[in-house]
Amino acid sequence: MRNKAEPRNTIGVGDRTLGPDPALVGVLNVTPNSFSDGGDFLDPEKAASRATSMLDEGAQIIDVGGESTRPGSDPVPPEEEVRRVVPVIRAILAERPSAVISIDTYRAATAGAALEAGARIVNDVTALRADPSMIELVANTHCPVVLMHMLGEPKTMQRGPRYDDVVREVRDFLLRRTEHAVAAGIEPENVILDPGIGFGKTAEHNLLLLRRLEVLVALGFPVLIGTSRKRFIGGITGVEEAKDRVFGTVAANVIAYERGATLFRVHDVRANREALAVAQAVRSGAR
Ligand code: HH2
Repeated sequence: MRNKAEPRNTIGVGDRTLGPDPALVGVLNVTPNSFSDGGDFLDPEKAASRATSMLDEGAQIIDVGGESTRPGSDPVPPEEEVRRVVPVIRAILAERPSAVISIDTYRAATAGAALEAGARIVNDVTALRADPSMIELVANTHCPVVLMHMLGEPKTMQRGPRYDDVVREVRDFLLRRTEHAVAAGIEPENVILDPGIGFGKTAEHNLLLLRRLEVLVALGFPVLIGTSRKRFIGGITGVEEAKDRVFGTVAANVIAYERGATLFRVHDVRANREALAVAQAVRSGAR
């Protein structure tokens, strides 16, 4: 689809360019049940203050979500999702008018309300499959969009996920979804790809996707990776408490950077920023 010799690792948001330096996407879950920070940021003021500290720590994007997609979780009513995220987006922008906010949703109504409130990127964990109106919304607003791979749906996705070749299947899926998005009028420059670590994948699947991330990078679009605090990190390190999985997360992200990822969706911004700054300095040989 693109020139395979030249993977693209920048994304334009308004007059800003993110990448090729590693760009951190700070996670802000406005939910009672997210797996690592559920209930912490339901209050818009608390959420905005969490966002400003992540921006101060070096996040380039704040990813606001109003529904947990943790394994086994149920969907929330759409009005409730809008009611959670819109006041938070407004509160963040009141504090930091130039903040780049992405909205983590698969519903066009929520994405539309969030974009209206000032969000500038759509992060759709279903790669525009769940809501038929989403593709048109993204095409018409010309905003960057994250297309993520997920096998099944959150309620059931971790019940024995199976692939013949996980890397090839995720790659083929992302390529198909990109082609579909571009055919519907979404600019290729606005496409960001994400293998969907932990979404219908065993620990082994996650590790294979990280090990062979170059296969996805070679599709020619910026790659976002979301390893932060996830269960497979706990499985490897023995750290039960999700909030304590920062060291393992950092290792996974540095490796993903080495293999070509550009955007890193994280809860612990400072630790990941410092580690990625060192990785970047090693790569470029300069500070
Ligand atoms: N992971 C989660 C949610 N959204 N979006 C993208 N693009 N990539 C990811 O890997 C990703 C995502 C899950 O993490 P979290 O938001 O911390 O938890 P929860 O879904 O329980 O709110």
